[in-house]
Amino acid sequence: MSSYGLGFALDVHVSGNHAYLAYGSSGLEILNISNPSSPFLESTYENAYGVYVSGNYAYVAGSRSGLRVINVSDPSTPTLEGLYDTPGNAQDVHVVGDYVYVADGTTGLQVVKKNGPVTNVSIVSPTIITATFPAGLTRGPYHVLVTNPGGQSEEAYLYNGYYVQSTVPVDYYCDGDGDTYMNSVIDGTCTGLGCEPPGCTSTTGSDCNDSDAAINPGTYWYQDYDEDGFGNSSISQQQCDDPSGAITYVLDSNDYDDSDFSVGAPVQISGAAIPYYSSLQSAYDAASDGDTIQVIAVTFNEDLIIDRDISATLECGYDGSFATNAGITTLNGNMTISEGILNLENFLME
Ligand SMILES: [Ca+2]
Ligand SMILES: [Ca+2]
Ligand SMILES: [Ca+2]
Ligand SMILES: [Ca+2]
Repeated sequence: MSSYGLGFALDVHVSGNHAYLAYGSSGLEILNISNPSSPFLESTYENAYGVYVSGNYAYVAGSRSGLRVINVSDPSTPTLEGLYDTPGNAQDVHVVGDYVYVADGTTGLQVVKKNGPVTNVSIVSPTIITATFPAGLTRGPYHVLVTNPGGQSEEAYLYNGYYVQSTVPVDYYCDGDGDTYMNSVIDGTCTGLGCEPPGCTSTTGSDCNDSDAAINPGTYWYQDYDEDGFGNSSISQQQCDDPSGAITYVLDSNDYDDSDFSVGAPVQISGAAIPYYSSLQSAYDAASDGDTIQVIAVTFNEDLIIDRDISATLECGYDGSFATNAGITTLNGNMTISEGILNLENFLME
């Protein structure tokens, strides 16, 4: 029987010819016990409230300083090889396989995965370190051991807000046309944590045309069977890419007769041909005071409500290309006038 030490020992782990004792704020003591009747102190290290030794490493629960990984391949000169600052106060530690289990005070159990070393560490600015990550690690804030850079202590660097950035370039995708869909092709490439420009992401987008806000995966394309540039509102496909093949698709949906090339949209506001309208009501609702609404000589099956404080003109009877208006436009429905003025030309109600 023998004993050693006069402090307040909290934990112990024996590995080979050495006993590792955790003495709280007094630190870790590594005792040589090759002769158990006369152990002697071989080295010490900082804060240690719990300790577990696996292979060449002592895993030390350092209370507020978190989990430390100490290389003890030479027990006379333990060296810090890594640390993980747990959210609570690390009290004890146990290692199984690739996982380190930490009893972390008020935050309970913390499980930390062991990874390979971070290599090629390079300080590029007062707040940024670049490094090569071991396989399986993604970008993010990590604690990395920097061996005494600039003569300062390792801890000073580790706790001064350094972030580790992968040196692997990241492709990013932006929303160039403001339609809320990110570009489906790469906008640029950058390196580092959060290096993407504001509003861009590092994940592929779905906008097949990022310079036109009208085209995105929510776009409706309308069949234009007669290829007059006006689409059939009742035949559409919702997708980003133009579905035109043997049959043409367009963004317009105002063709009055999609089997007649000479007849396109039936209604337009003079001087503002785009957008076109497919009904008298939709054109009237969009008109301003004094506007002339031009209408081709077809029959509209709708009710028309005139209730705005404007004066407008329905200039009816146009041919399909709005060149001349010698025909008659027919309204097969009711018209109600409650406010404003509507002038009518070449107009018939049935
Ligand atoms: Ca876009
Ligand atoms: Ca777009
Ligand atoms: Ca058409
Ligand atoms: Ca047509």
